[in-house]
Amino acid sequence: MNEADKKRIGKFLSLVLRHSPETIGIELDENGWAITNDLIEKCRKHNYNFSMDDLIEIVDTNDKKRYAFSEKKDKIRASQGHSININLALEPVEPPEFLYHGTATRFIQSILQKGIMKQNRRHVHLCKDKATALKVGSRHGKPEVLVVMAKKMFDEGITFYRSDNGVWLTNYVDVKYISK
Ligand code: HQG
Repeated sequence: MNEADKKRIGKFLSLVLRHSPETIGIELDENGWAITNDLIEKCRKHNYNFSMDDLIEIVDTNDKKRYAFSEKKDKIRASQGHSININLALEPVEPPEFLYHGTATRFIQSILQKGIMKQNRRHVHLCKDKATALKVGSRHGKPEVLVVMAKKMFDEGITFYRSDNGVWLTNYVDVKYISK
């Protein structure tokens, strides 16, 4: 499978597993899992043709490890980034002192007034390092990285989760925990 195919299929998997499984007529369970064989078969019917071996390669080599199999590989899900109402069932964890949020400069003013909101997704997404946050921000335009006082939030009772691929998740970041 060539890189272009992997990328094309990967993007489609993100669409289906994070935002709209109905595109191909599959259902995700309450924790966001799809039945692997069902996914492969229904993707094929929508002109995304790949085998189980191809899918294993896509999952293993994805640059951000965006998808994860269940232990027996009979189920697959996206590790984060969902807009649909599923529960990843992650354990709350204590974050490091600081986490980083990459955004676009045009959103800064609004964020400094209203806080970081999850918008269309299930969580606010935060990174453990500035370099990754910069890349996330550049998806939206001219990037800027905000520093989030994560440990202080945690100490004040706010819950954090870490996805299987190391992205930090929380519900909302109040302005008082953000610095430029
Ligand atoms: C912004 C990718 C104005 C927020 C990434 C962001 C991540 C506000 C945008 C994951 C705001 C939402 C998620 C406010 C937040 N006023 N703008 N009050 N509060 N925003 O794409 O964090 O590569 O939904 O700053 O790596 O960019 O796809 O969230 O710019 O982990 O695997 O509203 O998606 O993962 O944008 O990205 P998004 P995000 P993948």
